[in-house]
Amino acid sequence: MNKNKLVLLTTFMLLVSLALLGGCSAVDKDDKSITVEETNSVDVVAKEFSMDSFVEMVDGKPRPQFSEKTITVKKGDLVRIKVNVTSGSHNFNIDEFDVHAKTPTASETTVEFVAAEAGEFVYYCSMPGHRANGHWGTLIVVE
Ligand SMILES: [Cu+2]
Repeated sequence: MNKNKLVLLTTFMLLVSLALLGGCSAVDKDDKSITVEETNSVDVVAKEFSMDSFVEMVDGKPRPQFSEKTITVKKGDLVRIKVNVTSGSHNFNIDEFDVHAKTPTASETTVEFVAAEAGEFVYYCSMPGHRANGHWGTLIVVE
């Protein structure tokens, strides 16, 4: 009786080990496809905007500005702004979201952040005199 039990137990253990070994390699393969699926599902869709950053002569004075004066998003949105500098030397800042980007002339710079707080915020260029002369806009984050 005892011997039979031992044989059964040994056989059982062997089968379990084989199943585990077989299972492990199958799990490994599955892991790869699961990772890909997770990457896809985690891909948050960003709210995307694009604007020009430039200098325009108004009444004989240079007026630096952004082509978009207002951007509205929802709280929690991943926001992506493409800033295309077509003339002058500028940068792009939103202090509250710790956005401080260099935006080289004649190129497009992509800025990304999560609008974690609701409210009205200013995006602006910090080059001397630019913000005071109009190089800013309003980011509205609604609840
Ligand atoms: Cu500027």
